[in-house]
Amino acid sequence: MGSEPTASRHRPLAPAGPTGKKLYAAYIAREPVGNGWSVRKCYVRKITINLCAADLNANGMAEGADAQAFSDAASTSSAQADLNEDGQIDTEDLNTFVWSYEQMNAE
Ligand SMILES: [Ca+2]
Ligand SMILES: [Ca+2]
Repeated sequence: MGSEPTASRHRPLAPAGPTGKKLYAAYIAREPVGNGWSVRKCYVRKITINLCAADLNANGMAEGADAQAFSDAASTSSAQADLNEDGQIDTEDLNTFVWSYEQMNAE
């Protein structure tokens, strides 16, 4: 039986930086007005995501502080160390961290 994902599994949005990418989500929705609904309106929201798994502190760089954060998270079984988001913290997450770290620091 699977378990429901918890809010702690969700990472905070990263600030814009070298690894940050901005997405613009557009959607059409109505607003409640009195006893009815408004006309349809188009909304656009800017979403910034962090594409570097090794940048745990979301500062745009993969560095020693991230390695320490990953180590700390893994040793306490924190969901922050579950980089592949499969619900387990194992060598796959370590491999993901190392690969991402190397990619971020490759010249
Ligand atoms: Ca970092
Ligand atoms: Ca995992």
